Amino acid sequence: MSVPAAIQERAAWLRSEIERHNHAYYVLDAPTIPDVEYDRLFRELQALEHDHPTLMTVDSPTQRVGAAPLKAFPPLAHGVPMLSLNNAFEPAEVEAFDQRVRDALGTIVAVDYAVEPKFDGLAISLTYEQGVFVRGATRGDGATGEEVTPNLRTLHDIPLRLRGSGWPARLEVRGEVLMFKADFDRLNEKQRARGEKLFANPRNAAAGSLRQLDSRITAARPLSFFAYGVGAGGEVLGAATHGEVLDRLAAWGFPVAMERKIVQGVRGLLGYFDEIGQRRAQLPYDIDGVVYKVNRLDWQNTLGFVSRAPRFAIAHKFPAEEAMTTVLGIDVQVGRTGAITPVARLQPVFVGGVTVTNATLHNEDEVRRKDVRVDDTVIVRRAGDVIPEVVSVVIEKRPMRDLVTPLHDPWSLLRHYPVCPECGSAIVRGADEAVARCSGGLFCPAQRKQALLHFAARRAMDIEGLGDKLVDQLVDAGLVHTPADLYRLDVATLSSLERMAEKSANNLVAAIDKSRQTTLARFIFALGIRNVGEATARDLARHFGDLDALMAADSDALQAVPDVGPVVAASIAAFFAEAHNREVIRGLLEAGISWSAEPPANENVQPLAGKTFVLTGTLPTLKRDDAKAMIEAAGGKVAGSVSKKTDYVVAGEEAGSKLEKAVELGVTVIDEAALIELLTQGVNA
Ligand code: 9MJ
Repeated sequence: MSVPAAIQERAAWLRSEIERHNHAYYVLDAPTIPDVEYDRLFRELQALEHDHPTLMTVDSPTQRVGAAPLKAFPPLAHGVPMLSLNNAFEPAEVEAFDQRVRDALGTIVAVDYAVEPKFDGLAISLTYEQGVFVRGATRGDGATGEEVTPNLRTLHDIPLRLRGSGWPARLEVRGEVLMFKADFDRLNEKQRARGEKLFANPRNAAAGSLRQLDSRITAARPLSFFAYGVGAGGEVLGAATHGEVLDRLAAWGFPVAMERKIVQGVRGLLGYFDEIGQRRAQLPYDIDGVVYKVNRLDWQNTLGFVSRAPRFAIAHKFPAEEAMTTVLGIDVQVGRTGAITPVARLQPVFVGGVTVTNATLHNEDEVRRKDVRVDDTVIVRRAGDVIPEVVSVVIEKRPMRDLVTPLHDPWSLLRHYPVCPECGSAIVRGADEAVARCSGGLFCPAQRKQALLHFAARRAMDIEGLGDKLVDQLVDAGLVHTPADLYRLDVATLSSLERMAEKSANNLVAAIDKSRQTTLARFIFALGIRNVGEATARDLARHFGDLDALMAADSDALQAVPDVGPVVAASIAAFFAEAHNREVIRGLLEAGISWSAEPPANENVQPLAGKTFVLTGTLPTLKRDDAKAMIEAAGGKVAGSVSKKTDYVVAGEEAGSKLEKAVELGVTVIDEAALIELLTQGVNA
């Protein structure tokens, strides 16, 4: 049954009217109509959509109220990876950043920088197709995030349809979801009145509100959004500067920081830092520093990336917050790899928005250098979501008795902990290592517990419900020695544990079972190989394609993987050389863990992921910058010189020494047509 044209037109008009008022109210902070009038329009649209369900569209403002709960957040691959920023804390680090930028650009004059506040929220990517918001995700590991589209749709700051024109067919908008300080206070007030959990700070409240499976809860939480960049689609905007990109985002309906500006050189950067530092308390939202970005986009391209952070940008962080408290005791923690970390147990103290009861002392030398002793008064520091640390002892406050006849001698690891407190194995410290380690390996229950928690973590095998209390119980009861043992647990055994109801036991067995189907990258990460984080695990999975090839690889073969150097290669080789580890892997595979041979989802979207290209000579139709942008948008890297790590050299007219080098090293040489084929078909086609 088709809807009469007049009604279709009325619905379309209502939608655009309502979104226009939304933008004025939420983004511009300048309401255009009284609330009652807005409500009237909104209800009329709701009624029309109710009477004519085919009228409903994904960009209808009525969709901002939330939808039925999801079971889980699906993974979503970003079209262009979401970067992280390197940090600077001191002016000297900012000067060094500016110097590196000028050296790389070969300029001695002051560089123009786009500067902006650094929002303390959650990084988000929003995808628009033909100007309509179609999906959005958290940053995740930078390559793949969690899709939280229904939740993002409830944010009034996020346009469901872009305003104006000139946007690319597919556009990724990058920005931060956060909660304004006043909204946070009101929310906590409400939570308190209802006897519900209070949030520690606006950042936690924003994260907790966005990661709700029931988007109706998100809709009831006062979340805001600021845009600060673009991902996919950025290459076809035709903007010359970052400042222009931000202006366009504002024109398309996104909130963009009012405090943004363009400054010149390092003096401009430090001046901006001071200016925002002074205004920080008056800003309506929390920031943890400012961000500096080279303004010219062609220069950004020239500067490129180191590892996973751009060379053209840096975050200049405000000093962390500090507080004073007393040390109740000094314990040690045994980490996943046996690392022994001294930890100060503290008189609880409120710092940086949370109550801190433990602070890391890093390692034995640090404890001695700072000379931290039990009963001392200390300064504790907490920066953002970093682990709190003991900065220094307030020596004037050391108890008099300790000054006269030291009751508590300087702390010594060996004296307090002659052996591992968890397993009694020897503690060893390599000649030039700062870190002491328990030599017990997986014999040590503490290491075993940490290894199991790591294995089960969300970004590893993602076994929901397997938390630290349960792991303690399982290991202490002798039920689980290695991750492979998890797959032998049954409901009857689990139900026999204290505080484990049959329903929870069922849920856990189901979660363990579900984890059998995974990806090679997750599996490699889950193994907990030293120095192999998520990104390296992904690179290894891509490069080797299957586990046997990885296990058989020697140091040279491992170093052929991008970003794998001798240290990481040695860790990997040592891990697989260990019979015990091979045994655990065999047990896991026997337990039915498997992954499909399909490339992971983001390789479908990113046909050139993990491949390195070098461009040389003049291509027949593509400009060098365009070719570079296209390769990068497809997940590839463009390097400046040819090495044995280069996968393809794209050669055009008058190609010179790079082509010779490619031939010498046996690197594949292709022309522009073959590049375009790769871009559309991928490297496996
Ligand atoms: C924040 N958090 O406000 C970036 N950010 O740019 C701003 N973060 C960023 N920019 C590239 N303003 C990666 C992250």
